[in-house]
Amino acid sequence: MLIIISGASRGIGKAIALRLAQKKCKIAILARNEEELLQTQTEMQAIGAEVLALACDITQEEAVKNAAQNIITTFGTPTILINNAGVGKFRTMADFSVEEFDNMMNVNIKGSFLLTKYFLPAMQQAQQGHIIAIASDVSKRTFFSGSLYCATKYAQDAMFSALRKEVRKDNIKVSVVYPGMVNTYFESNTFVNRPERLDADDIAQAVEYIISVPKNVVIDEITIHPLQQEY
Ligand code: NJP
Repeated sequence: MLIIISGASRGIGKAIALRLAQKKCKIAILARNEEELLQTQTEMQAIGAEVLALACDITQEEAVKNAAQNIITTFGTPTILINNAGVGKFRTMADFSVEEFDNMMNVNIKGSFLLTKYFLPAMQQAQQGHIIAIASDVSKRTFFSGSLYCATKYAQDAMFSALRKEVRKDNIKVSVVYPGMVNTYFESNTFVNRPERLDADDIAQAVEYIISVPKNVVIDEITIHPLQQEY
């Protein structure tokens, strides 16, 4: 089994990486911050996983293409791709800069498109695979100051829901996870260490469940909220 996880340098991606490392399989992890990524790699190796850590900006096509080639050459056919990397900025519309718009669109939509584009052909050739997107509960609702973030997460949800229909014939599963509020470094620490929020490992547990079901079963969607979150 070969698992690829984007955004594994911290937060939800790192929690998924550490939980799936317990399967002692091959895992490739991607993010831009090399130091944090190598720290994740060290922790995963201590658990027993075989890990390839690649610094990669998923908004850059050449970087993603090279990373995919490198991972497939090193580890073989990809089994599971987890599109987790994402950014969120929360402001009223007129206060957003164009750079913030571009960055959110590029990471949340283009980045998960590029990773999927470059891993999908190998999965199709093998006639097996599983693509998972960490979207958001705001893929299905909106909130004050969330106009652009919600737009990216609605789009990500639509992209992967449509993909599910395309790749079913190739025995490839597509699952979308919709987390509520999670204690991570998302939006510069705003959310960290708030007891009413989910732990990143709560999302990792859901991913572990999604990949554990029998071959003929697909979990299309899973929504997870902290009990006390109002939405
Ligand atoms: O965020 P954070 P989360 N190229 O900031 C990476 C969704 N979500 O774990 O590049 C490659 O701790 C970044 O690495 P680095 C959310 O939308 C969250 O909370 O080194 N990687 C880091 O590893 C997102 O899709 C909440 O900076 C890039 C990771 O992404 C996912 O959960 C609620 C990158 C972000 O880690 C993980 O977010 C919800 C790039 N260009 C959905 N840019 C929540 N936290 O409450 C960033 O509904 N990364």
